[in-house]
Amino acid sequence: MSTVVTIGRKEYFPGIERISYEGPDSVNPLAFKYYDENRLIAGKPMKDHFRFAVAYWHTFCNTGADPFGPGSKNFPWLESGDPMQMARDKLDAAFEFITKLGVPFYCFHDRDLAPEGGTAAESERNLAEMVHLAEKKQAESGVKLLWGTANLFSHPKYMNGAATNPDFRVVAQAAAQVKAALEATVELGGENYVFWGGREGYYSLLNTDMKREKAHLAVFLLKARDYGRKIGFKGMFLIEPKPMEPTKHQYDFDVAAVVGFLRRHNLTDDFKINIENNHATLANHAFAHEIQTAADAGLLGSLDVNQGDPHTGWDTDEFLHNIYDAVEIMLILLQIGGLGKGGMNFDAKTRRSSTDLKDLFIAHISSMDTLARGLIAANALLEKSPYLQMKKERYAGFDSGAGKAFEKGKLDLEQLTALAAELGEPEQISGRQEFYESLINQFM
Ligand code: XUL
Ligand code: CO
Repeated sequence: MSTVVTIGRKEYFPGIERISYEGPDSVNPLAFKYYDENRLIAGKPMKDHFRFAVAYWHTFCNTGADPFGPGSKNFPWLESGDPMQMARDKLDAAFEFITKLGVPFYCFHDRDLAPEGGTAAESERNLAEMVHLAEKKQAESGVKLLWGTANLFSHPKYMNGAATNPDFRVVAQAAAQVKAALEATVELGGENYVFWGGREGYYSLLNTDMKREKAHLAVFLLKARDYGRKIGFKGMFLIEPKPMEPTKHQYDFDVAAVVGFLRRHNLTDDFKINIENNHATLANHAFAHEIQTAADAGLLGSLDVNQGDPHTGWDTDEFLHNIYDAVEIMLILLQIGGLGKGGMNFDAKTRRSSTDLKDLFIAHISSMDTLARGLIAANALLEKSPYLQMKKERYAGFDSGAGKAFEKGKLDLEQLTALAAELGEPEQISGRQEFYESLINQFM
């Protein structure tokens, strides 16, 4: 358990103590109803099933600006107006928040932690100073870094992409920024390093050499991998797919596209995939579909947990509160043995109109409870219901005899034709989808 860190500084969340577990009957909005960090589920403490991380950018930097208006939230850690002082105050607020919430990890972009300077060298100096302070915070609190990343999409120089920019000078700038972000991640003991290709894609194919840009992306990732290993980074590199937004077409479209890309470029020993629910939605997939696809390829790395709005076509990054999603994803994670060195990063923001500081706590608590309920229900479903047995029996025809021989590739079309005649017309076997769905409801 982490230590609450507020001592000797301004307290940014007065009146809020370490959030504790009070059980399902509690009416306290600042308490966990289901997330009981040390409760054993399937032989493992709850906290190890999730490895929750707070996303620095949404929770401490995002004041709610949108294309129609400025930020609506008055974060006291952003009051000084001096960029480096704001960064220091933000760090204090962040560690107070994370330790009061009792979450073991956090994640950041370089530019969340330290402000962009007037030059690349000044930005690097800012980052180095903040990394030094973050290192102390981590040591005194016990909070760890799940992953670091470079923001290669906000600065106008990246308007045509970073690694895939048609201007080589921009590609070199992006490489320098990734080098510094990798160094920061290593210094802070980051367990993973993420690449989200925000502008690695195109707005118009008319001005884009897609083949060449994708080849540049592969070289860039390879060189980042080499440098990371050279400076002692032992964790996984993670690619985070998203089909669009901000570009019209993003190269890391979905898990299937990234699996193909990593295999084609022999990157599967060092790279895995960080999957985000709202990105899956934009690609017309379910979160569970993306997670299962990555797991089947042996490339599931980590998760950005959030959810979209079913009636909105963009990335709304809401806190995950849909229990069905939670049950379905925990069902997969329990069956594959968990997230390993990955975790669940809350890549989610409170709504622009949720302006109380305590809303930040309530949002995280709600999501943690949702996932805890998902875990409890999924585990009961696996242990007490006929779910696994039913699924296994569906494929029983391939467990022995001719079915097994087919699965092993030992029967050709002529042999299969002979077998078709010998076995005769198959009887109808129900897929029983509604029964599977009813089981989920029964155990929820
Ligand atoms: C954007 C997104 C990013 C990545 C990290 O949609 O998800 O915040 O998670 O760059
Ligand atoms: Co994300």
